[in-house]
Amino acid sequence: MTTLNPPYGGELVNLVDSQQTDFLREKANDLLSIDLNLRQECDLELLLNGAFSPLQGFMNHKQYQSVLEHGTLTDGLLWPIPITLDIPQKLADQIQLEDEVALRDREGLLVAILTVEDKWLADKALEARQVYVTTDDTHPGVDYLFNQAGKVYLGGKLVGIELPNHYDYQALRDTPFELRQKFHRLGWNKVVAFQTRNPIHKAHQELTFRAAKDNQANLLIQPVVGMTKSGDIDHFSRVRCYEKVLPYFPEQTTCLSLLPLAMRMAGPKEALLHAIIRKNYGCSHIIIGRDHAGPGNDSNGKPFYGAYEAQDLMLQYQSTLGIQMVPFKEMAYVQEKAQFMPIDEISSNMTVLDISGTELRRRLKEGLAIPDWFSFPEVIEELRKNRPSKDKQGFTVFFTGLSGSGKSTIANALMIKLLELGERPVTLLDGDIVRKNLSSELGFSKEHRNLNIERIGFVASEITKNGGIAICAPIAPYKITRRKVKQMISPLGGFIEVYVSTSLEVCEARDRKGLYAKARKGLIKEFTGIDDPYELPVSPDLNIDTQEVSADLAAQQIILKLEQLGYIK
Ligand code: PPS
Repeated sequence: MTTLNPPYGGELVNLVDSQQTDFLREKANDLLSIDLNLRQECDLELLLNGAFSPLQGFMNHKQYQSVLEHGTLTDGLLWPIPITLDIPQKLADQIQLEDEVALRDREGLLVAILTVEDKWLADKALEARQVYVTTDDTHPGVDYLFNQAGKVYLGGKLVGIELPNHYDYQALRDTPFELRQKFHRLGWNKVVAFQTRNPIHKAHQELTFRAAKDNQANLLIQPVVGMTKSGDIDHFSRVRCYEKVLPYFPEQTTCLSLLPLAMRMAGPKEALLHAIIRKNYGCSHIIIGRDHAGPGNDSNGKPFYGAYEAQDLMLQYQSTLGIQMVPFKEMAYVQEKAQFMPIDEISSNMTVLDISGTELRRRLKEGLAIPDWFSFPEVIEELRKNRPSKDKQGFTVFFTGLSGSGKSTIANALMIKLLELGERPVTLLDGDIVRKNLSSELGFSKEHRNLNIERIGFVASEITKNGGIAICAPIAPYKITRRKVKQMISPLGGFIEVYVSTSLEVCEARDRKGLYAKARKGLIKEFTGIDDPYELPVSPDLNIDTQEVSADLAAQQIILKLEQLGYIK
């Protein structure tokens, strides 16, 4: 297939060996399996389908080091972000070099076989500094690296059995080969890619029109549907939006295709990776706008990257990458012209209208009008469905505190008050109830406690997602696990952390279950507050000391907080 836009590194990789499917499946039955998480599954898909060409598998140790130290693969080819397979130490201990391991998706289906070439301890601090330019774990990429990724990386070549299965939007999913074939068939030599993780409003329409027109190119709208930033609008709603705005684009020169990428929110470095991917998909140009792949603000409230830092880096490397950047300044609506324009083209005597992301969310929440100049009616309708007002959303009240602090009593009182209101179904996941019904086999080691809290978080997230109220009342002594649960639930609805701060002395003096006495005598080990730590919550939504307030009053305080936050009317 001739093309004006050769793949990155010269060769489009396809790692799926469809000739040997049955043989490989049988072989995999005897191999150790690794169950991939969503991020790893996305990476694997882009490795197998060639979007990460010329990579032939997860990076080995030398490639990893080379990417971190020089920003290139070992052969000198520019590569901005390591593509590695992280696993926990325990699993790594069972794997030897040269072993083959079966990689399975979240349903347990076999996707590929990895031949382990290298196994090493990740240098996470260096990786964070080199890729994200920060070790602040409010950065989602750093958070994954430090708090979720396994300690050990496996590298080696892959043989794909089949691409991960997607039940959704199959007609909109293309491999790089398929998209290239399509471009070839249509005679599209020049294609400008638009990367997005948000719904398309009129500013984006104007920007993409301009990019295509100025470069006499066709337009590929290629939204990310793998993993984006927590809190983003889910991809189902977004794809419905994209499909609805497509008729507003010229049919002959526009194409919509979904990209199963797991974004790292690595800003400038990620822009380079996006460019490589789009080159592999056959594009000649890529739009880089303001704050491309930006992760938001750091723990001091400052942006992690400069607004146009990604453009600066792309400018430096676009010729090396072999794909041209179409840079854009922020777009703003000019009333006199009745159109969006890049801010650097707007003269000071013109009237600029603006609706920020926060203002849009406020208007959606309050059911207020959103003007036609800002977006398409179909998109707004979809967003209104997606973001019901807070009093219609589900939420989780997550109590944490020492044993005997009064969590269960307040949780029960709160449950009764919420049932009285009768607006939503209420589920109480009390520490003891969960331990009996959900986690009966678990003890109180750090690992088991974390597992217990993650299970509670999972159930609460499902309840919240479906519009119910989950009241959780475990000890939840560890900060990281509490944060993980918050991250799991917040994108789906409300999350209110209540720290029941009754002191150890008071809890111990009460000793309702006689457990503190036993713990002091050493009859119970790993007892929170005695010989196991309780890490204080940093910024709970409410702090309640039951020595000072009754359970009834505490529950009432929570009701008032929920009212203030808008979750109950
Ligand atoms: S955790 O850490 O969040 O998983 O603990 P949790 O599931 O909430 O604990 C539930 C109850 O178990 C009793 N118990 C202990 N707590 C702490 N440490 C040790 N070693 C322990 N062994 C038993 C304790 O009574 C907890 O109940 P509450 O309601 O908090 O008093």
